[in-house]
Amino acid sequence: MGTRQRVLAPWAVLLLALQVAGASHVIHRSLEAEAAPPSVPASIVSPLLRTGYHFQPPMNWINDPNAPMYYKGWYHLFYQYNPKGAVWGNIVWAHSVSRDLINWIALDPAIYPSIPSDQYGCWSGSATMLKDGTPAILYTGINRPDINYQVQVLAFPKNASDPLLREWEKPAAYNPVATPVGGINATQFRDPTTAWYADGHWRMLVGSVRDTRGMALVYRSRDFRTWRKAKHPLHSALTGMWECPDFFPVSGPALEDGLDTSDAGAKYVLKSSLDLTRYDYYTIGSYDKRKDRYYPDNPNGDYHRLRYDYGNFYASKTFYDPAKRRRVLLGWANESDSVPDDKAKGWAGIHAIPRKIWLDPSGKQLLQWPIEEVEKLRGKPVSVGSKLVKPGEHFEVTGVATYQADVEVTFEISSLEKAEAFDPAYDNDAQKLCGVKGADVKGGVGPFGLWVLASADLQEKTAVLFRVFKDGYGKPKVLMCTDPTKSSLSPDLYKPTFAGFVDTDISSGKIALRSLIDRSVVESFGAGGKTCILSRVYPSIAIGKDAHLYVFNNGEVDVKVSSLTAWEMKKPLMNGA
Ligand code: DQQ
Repeated sequence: MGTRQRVLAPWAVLLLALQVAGASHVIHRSLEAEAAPPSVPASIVSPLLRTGYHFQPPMNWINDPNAPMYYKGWYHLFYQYNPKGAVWGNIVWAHSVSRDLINWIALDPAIYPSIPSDQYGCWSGSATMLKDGTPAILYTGINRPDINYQVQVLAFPKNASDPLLREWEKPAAYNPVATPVGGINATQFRDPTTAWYADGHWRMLVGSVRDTRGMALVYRSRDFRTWRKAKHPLHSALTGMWECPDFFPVSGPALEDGLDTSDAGAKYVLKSSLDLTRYDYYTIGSYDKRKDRYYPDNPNGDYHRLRYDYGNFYASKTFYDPAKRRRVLLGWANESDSVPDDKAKGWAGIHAIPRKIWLDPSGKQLLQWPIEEVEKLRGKPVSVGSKLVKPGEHFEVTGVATYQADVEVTFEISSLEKAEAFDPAYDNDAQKLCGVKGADVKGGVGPFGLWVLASADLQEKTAVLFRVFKDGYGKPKVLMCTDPTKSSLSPDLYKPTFAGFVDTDISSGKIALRSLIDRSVVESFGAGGKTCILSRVYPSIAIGKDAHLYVFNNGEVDVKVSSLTAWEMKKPLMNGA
């Protein structure tokens, strides 16, 4: 839910669990005129820290992406938005349109409280293209003022010939289309998916929980108007509440073409956003359409080890883009400063750069890559040829401004012999491992990588790094990590290290990294998109032209940069801001 502004440290999870029992959204009803508290250091609210090419509206709070779709030549993105302030509350669906998913034009909010079923809030939902080419939107309405009582609402365009889909209606004849009857917890029943069609029925999922078992409830319909709950959920696991479920087919290992949600897939992906940890987890598996059941391939899959992003990335949603025959992933990244900072800035929340996603050749995970359109923003480049970085050394990449940049680099390790022994206690906890062995802790093979948004004196720097270990069988184990512990001199900022393991064959010694740097966000893709980490940082010196980029090696073996290119990134049209 949108009230929590930080990606939580494990210590906070317990506290959160207690809050979740009450499932409360704090509603801030009138925030229009809140002034910056005098204690906020000027740098945190610096307009130079506002992102340049990541999606955001000119002001106020945003969270989940909703109902992304392609319609009559336009991409549509709706999102959870507070028109009255920079904290969660008063939620409506703001609406932007784009020709390329990078340049955005803001329209008026498309869905806002207007019927009894949604008079206290219009929460997350999804779009489905019906057989006649008309889009339909299913979303969660809040229909009571005292508790967040949740029902599912169906909306259609008022005028389907308008390519901008500016107005939506919610026919009284069949709304709400689903209510929390039959033992469903009314405050934990939300976020309908894109529906898919099979054997004469549409199906959609709604996220829920029973005791501590998170689940994706299945609803079926013949006409898209009357929906009936199936007896069994599509899938469930002992994880707590599933927010924003997403379920879609993929073509098969290494096949980059996406599939429409109703197409038969070689494999299926089920994602849930876990309210308890505030991270997005997915499994890959098979779907039995007769029983409407999903089975993850990996029997341990339900322990949810795979994440789209090992950083600050939540409540994501995919859609099939028929114009480029790809599946695109959109996700929300909240701030990691404080609520007073956000009020002072007047804005909070961004979306990650849209990512194309497809199945890895191993079939065991997805690959993600920034959509190709983002490359249109690339401006002045600088390249570094083959360059050796000896243990303890670093060098600066000069010649371009790097506070808003796209950096692609390939590292080559001279030998894996000195790789540190991997402690199996960290097998499922890359983040903890990185917390213990961050950028400044000398290693064997690594840590090596980039220092981004770094000050000239290196007092401030965010490290994006790799570190290679050897497991009990002598097999390399690669850790990718974003270490923001030195990212800012500002006190009281939340600076969590984020990390994931990278399932890559490093026997050639090579590993690639791409980082999209955008003033207060660092979004990184390791090994061609096997492991991704988005992190929010708020430098106090390394701002604008005072931000530098370095390559560093803090290990015991040489690391060669075989190629590196950094591009300055231009600012796209961003909702008129
Ligand atoms: N955000 C929405 C909910 C969803 C949550 C409310 C996830 O529908 O479960 O703003 O961030």
